[in-house]
Amino acid sequence: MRIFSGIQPSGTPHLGNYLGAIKSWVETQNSEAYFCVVDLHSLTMEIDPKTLRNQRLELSASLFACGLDPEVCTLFVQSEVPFHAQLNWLLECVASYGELTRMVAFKDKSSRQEAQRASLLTYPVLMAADILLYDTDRVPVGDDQKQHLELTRVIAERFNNRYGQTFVIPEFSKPAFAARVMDLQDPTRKMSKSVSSPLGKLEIFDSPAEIEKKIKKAITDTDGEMRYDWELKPGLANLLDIYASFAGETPDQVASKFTRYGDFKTALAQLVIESLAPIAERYNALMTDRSELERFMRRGAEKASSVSEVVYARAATAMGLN
Ligand code: AQP
Repeated sequence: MRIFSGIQPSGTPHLGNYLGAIKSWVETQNSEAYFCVVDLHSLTMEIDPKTLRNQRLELSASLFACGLDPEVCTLFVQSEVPFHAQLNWLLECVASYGELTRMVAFKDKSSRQEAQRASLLTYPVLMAADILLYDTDRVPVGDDQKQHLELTRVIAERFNNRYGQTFVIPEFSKPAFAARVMDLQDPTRKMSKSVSSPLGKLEIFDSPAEIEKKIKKAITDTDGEMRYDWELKPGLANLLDIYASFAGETPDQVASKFTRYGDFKTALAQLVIESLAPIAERYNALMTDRSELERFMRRGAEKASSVSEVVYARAATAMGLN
C-alpha cells in the first residue's frame, strides 16, 4: 500500500495536525510510506525566510519525535525533490481556473490577505502533484483536506482520459474521531496554526501548565450534560473527540465516564499532558544532533527523488515533452 501525506512547516504542529494526520501516519507507516514537509506550500502566505529555514528542520524533528521511523518510512522536504514543482506545471495545464476558485481554503485564506499571492489559488494543484508523484493509493489527512483530495482525483482522471493511463487514483482516509479538531475558543472553526488564537490552539510542545489552562478555558456550553452531540454541543464534542483519540475509546464511552465538565476537563488535561510528554523529550534529544537529522532528511530526499523521477517522466512523455 503506497501512502503519501504532507504537512506545512508553518509553525509547531497543534492537536489538529497530530490527531487528524500525524498519529495515523505513525500507526500506518511502512516501507512504501512517503511523508513530506511541504515547504513550497508555506510560501503561499507571508513567511520570514529565516523562520521557514528553521521550521523545516524543526518540523522534521517533530515528526520523528511523534514516531515516524526513518528506518521504516521516507520523510523528506518537498523543495529538495525538484519533480514536485515540475509536475505542478504540467497539472496546472490540466486543472481549470474555475475549479481552483471554488476551493474553500482559497476563499477562506484569500479573504484574510490584502496582497493575495497567485500561489494561494494554485497550491491545490501542487498538492495534486505531491500525491500523484508517488503512485499513491491512500492519503491519510484531516477532514479539512477532503475537497483538495477530490480535486486531485479529478485532475488525475482527466489526465488519464486525455493522455492515457499515467496516474494511480488515490483514496482519502481520515481517523474515526478527531478528523477535524476545532478551535478551543471557537468550535465552529478548525484549529489552525495561522488563524487560531494562542488559547484556541493546543500545540504539541505546550507546557503542562499551558495545556491545563487551555483545556480549562475551552468553550463548552451551559447545560452541563455530558453528551456527545456535535450539533448542539460542539465545544464538548470536540473535547470528547480529543480524549477518545488519545485513549483509544469512543466519544460516547468517554462521555459516560464523567458527570461534571470540570472533572472531565481535569482528566483530559492529564491525558494530553501524559501523551505529549514523551514527544517533547524525544524532540529535545533529536535537536541536539542536527547533522544526524540532516542526514536522515538527505536520505529521504534521495529515495523520494528516485521514485518521483519515474512518475514525472511518465507524465511528461504522455504530454509530448519527451
Ligand atoms: N484542525 C484540524 N483537525 C484535523 N486535522 C487537521 N489538519 C490541519 N488542521 C487540522 C491536518 O494536518 C495535516 C497538515 O496540515 P497543514 O499543516 O499542511 O496545513 P493546514 O491544513 O492548513 O493546517 P493548519 O494548521 O490550518 O495550518 P495553516 O494555518 O498554516 O494553514 C493535514 O492532513 C490536515 O488535514
